[in-house]
Amino acid sequence: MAVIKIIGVIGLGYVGLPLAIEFCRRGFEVYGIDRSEERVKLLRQGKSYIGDVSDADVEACLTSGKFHISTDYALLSKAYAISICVPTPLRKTKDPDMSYVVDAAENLAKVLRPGQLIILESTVYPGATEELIAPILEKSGLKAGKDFYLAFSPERVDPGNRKYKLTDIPKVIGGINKESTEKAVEIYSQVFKQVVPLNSAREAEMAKLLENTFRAVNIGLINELALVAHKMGINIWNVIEAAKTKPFGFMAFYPGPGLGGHCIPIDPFYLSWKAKAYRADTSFIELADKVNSNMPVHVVERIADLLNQQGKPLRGSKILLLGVAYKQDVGDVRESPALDVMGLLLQKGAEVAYNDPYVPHLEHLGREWHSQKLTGELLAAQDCVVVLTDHSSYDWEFIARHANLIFDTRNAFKSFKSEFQHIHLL
Ligand code: SAJ
Repeated sequence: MAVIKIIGVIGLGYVGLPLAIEFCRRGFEVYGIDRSEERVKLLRQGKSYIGDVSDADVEACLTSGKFHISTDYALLSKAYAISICVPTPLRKTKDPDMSYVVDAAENLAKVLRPGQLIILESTVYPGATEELIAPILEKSGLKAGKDFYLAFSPERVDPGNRKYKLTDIPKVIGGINKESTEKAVEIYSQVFKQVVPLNSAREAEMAKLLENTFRAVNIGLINELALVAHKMGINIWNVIEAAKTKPFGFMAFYPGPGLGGHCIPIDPFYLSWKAKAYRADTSFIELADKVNSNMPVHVVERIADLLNQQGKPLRGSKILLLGVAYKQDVGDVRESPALDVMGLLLQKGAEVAYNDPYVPHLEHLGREWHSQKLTGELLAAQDCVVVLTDHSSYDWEFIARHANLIFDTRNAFKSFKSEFQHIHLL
């Protein structure tokens, strides 16, 4: 009778909870630890607060009797392997905020047992696993790589992505030594269809940062080219479609109102921060950030220009924003450029409202905002309607027929824009 291996997951958010559920589904006994009493209570009631995990998913794991949720790290002393899935945001100064990871490691060090495997999933700077996490865990008196094992395996969860399930996405793994890599491969290959062992934790940390810096820089490039094309009177959206016909050596990125989310605007700064310690230059990261951060300003300038053509000042104009989430078909507003656009428009005295089917209400700029019901009357009453997030559920034809003036930052009307002269593109 094979011994049922016990897994610990620290941090039951959009990364940790799906991971815990997947281990449960495969018969592992799982101890999920979160510092939020509220989250622990909800999960114990069989309720999920993560879009990609249903209440039924949680219920099934609870019913199996193999899913234990707590705030108490002591339960982790029973685990064979423990994954750390806590946030790694940026501070206001754009420096890494490692406080959540350090807190998790400090608590884990108090209960660490010989032979345990620790896998860090949170996005960190290259070297963090070896230089920061290992010494904290060694406060247990155990030696990393010898008495316990330690690896880094970047989370690749893409919230709302229906095409790729968590376990379909290849899982990169790099241990602080060979044994750590082997142990992490052995346990993760029982959950993920493909695991990709690397030579070190640093390689795995860097792979994650390359993936997301690649996106941030390419989004910055296409945003810059969008501004150039606009000045030249060229439709950048048609240009991208044309470039896409090249079957190799090109990958389409699209202009937008800016760079949102909790990954892409953040992760590159974990790399650039560490690079400074090596006096290495990361000008692409800084330049992309400069371009991407300026997009909300450009959006508001374009709105002002369009209203100006109708003899309307921005001040006092009624403006309806369609979509405040950071990207299509999600309800997450973290780092959403729509929030910057809202603030800039308000500063200039515009009357701003929003509709977003995924964001019923919003705390922003010290006040409560509510998504307005999207009616013909509301659209017709606007001096300008601005598409910031092209949720699939929008009826673009309805919007086009009722709005007087539209500024579209997502080419949302691509299927019939030519019919409508009042739609203007980023
Ligand atoms: N964006 C553009 N133009 C583009 C692509 C994105 O303006 O061509 C904007 C989006 O509107 C959004 C921001 O960039 O505001 C980030 O968009 P994203 O598509 O990169 O989505 P994220 O932030 O959810 O990124 C996640 C990442 N997943 C992980 O870190 C595990 C990223 O690596 C994925 O590639 C991405 O999902 C994805 O492909 O959906």
